[in-house]
Amino acid sequence: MSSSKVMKMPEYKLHYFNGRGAAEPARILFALADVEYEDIRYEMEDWPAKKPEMPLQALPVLEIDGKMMTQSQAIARYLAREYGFNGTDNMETFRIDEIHEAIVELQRELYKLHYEKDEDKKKEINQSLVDTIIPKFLNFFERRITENHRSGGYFVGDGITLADVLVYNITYNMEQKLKFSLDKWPKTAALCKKVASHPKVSAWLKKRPQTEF
Ligand SMILES: N[C@@H](CCC(=O)N[C@@H](CS)C(=O)NCC(=O)O)C(=O)O
Repeated sequence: MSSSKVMKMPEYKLHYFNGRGAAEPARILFALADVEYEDIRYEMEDWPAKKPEMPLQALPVLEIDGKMMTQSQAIARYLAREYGFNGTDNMETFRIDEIHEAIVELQRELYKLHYEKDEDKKKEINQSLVDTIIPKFLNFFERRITENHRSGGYFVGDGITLADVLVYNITYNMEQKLKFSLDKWPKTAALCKKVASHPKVSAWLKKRPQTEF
C-alpha cells in the first residue's frame, strides 16, 4: 500500500464536565479500543463561556478532526461501530441496541431521583427505584445474558460489546449512589466484574479522576 493510502488515526477530543456522567461510556470504549483522545473536562464556572460553541449548547461533544459531534448515545454508538464493539451481525446489534435503549430508560428514572429536591418525594422515588424499577431492568439483563450460549457471560458473542460497557457503567453508578447491590443478579454482577477487570478498562478505572457523579 502506498503511504498516501495509509489511514491516519482521527484526532479525538472529548468535551465534558469533570465527571463520569454521560461521557463515561465513551471514555471506557476509548480505553478498550486503546485509542488516544484528549479528555477535556470543564469546570462549571467556565461552562457559560464555552456553551455557545457547542452544537446543541450541551455536553458531551466528541470532536473528530475539528468536527464537533454531539449526543452521548450517538457518540457511544459511533465509537462502538468504529472499534468493533457493536456486534457481528444484525441480530447481535439488535440485542445491543435493545440493552442500550433499556439503559436510556433506566437512566431517565435515576435522573428523577437526582433532580428531586423535596426530601419526602425523594424517599418515595428511591423506594420505587429499589423495589420495582431497577429489579425490572436487572431481571431483563439477567435473562438476556442467560440467552447467550457463547462462553464468557456477555450479552452477545464471547467478548465485550457496548451493551456490557453500558450495563457496567450504570450499575457502578447505582452501587455508588444508591448503595444498590447486585447480589440477586449474579450473571449481571459477573458480567460487570469482567468488564471492570479487563486489563484496558481496569487501567482506565485506576487512573480516571475520582468524581462524585
Ligand atoms: N441528549 C443529550 C443531553 C445532553 C445534556 O443535557 N448534557 C448536560 C450534561 S449531562 C449538559 O450539557 N448540561 C449543561 C447545560 O445544559 O448547560 C446527550 O445525551 O448528550
